[in-house]
Amino acid sequence: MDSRNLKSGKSKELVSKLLEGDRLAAARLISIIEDDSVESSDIVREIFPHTGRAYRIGVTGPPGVGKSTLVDRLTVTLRGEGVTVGIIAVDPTSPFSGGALLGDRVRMTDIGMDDGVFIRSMATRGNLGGLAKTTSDVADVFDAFGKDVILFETVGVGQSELDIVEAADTTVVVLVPESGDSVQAMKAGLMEIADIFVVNKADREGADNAVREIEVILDMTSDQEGWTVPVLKTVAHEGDGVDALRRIIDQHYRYLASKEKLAEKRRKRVRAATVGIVQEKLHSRVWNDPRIEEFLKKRVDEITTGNGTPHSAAEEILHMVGFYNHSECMKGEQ
Ligand SMILES: Nc1nc2c(ncn2[C@@H]2O[C@H](COP(=O)(O)OP(=O)(O)O)[C@@H](O)[C@H]2O)c(=O)[nH]1
Ligand SMILES: [Mg+2]
Repeated sequence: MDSRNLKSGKSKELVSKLLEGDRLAAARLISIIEDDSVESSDIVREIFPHTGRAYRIGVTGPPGVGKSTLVDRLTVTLRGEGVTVGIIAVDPTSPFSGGALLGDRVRMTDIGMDDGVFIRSMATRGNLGGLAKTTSDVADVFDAFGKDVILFETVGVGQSELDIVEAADTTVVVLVPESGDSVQAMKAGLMEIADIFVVNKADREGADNAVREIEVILDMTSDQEGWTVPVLKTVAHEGDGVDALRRIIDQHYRYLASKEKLAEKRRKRVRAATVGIVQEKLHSRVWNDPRIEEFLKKRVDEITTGNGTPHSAAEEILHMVGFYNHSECMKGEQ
């Protein structure tokens, strides 16, 4: 109990330092959140009242299309306007890429040296559901820290990666001119989530064809009321088209704001966070109880030899962890 209080005091102290703009406190808080310790829910609770100001932009697409390069250039553009930026790079497909990604980015421009930029490559421990939550918690740290814009870079190869993008206000999907890419993107569900499309590596052959292909597919699949998903060409490593992308992102922001859609997105995020916390608490209440594993082992044997059903065993487990206590109380009162 004492050590718990000590820890919670420490989190409070770190959070107040964060709010004063202390970079080390920000880094420390993010590490605690990534470690998924008990402290992390204290931190997120403390931070929440100071969030809701940052604009969140997701950049997603297959590996190698130039997402990091684009994020880098976009950051340079934003910094030129005096906008501060937090970058969260997530690559669930490759457990080894985190450090390398960060290295590449810092080598290319010097945004890594800029006080107005905070970059974090996310470790890929745990499942993707957990990663989505951690990503959004880290974004909250950046938000409370005062970053104006948060850029998420994620590899969009499957449905679970797309959950990470749900944390964004504007989602940019990046593809390259290679034929077949747009069909793959459609299969991966990227068409539905894109607010803006970018065909990067437009210095390669086939960029105009790729743009047309994407526009045709978008005509069939996209149904965002009042917003026609634009398809831009960029050459990210040269910085070509990045200013145009910046302007389109701003247009999308104004579109969202004028249609009350920004508030709707925030409501969705708050709802998802609440549901997530309930699920997490229920889950840990059951599976952190040492009696359950033992009970389960015994019951599984019994059920497979014809005694009982998974349903009855599940009911027993819920009884054991007190899931029905409250309703039994109510019954007793009647
Ligand atoms: N030819 C060409 N290469 C690019 C362009 N943008 C990025 N690259 C290169 O493509 C490679 C992968 O880029 P990266 O940003 O790491 O891709 P990510 O995996 O999507 O983050 C790097 O070698 C970049 O220098 C572009 O517009 N044209
Ligand atoms: Mg990358």
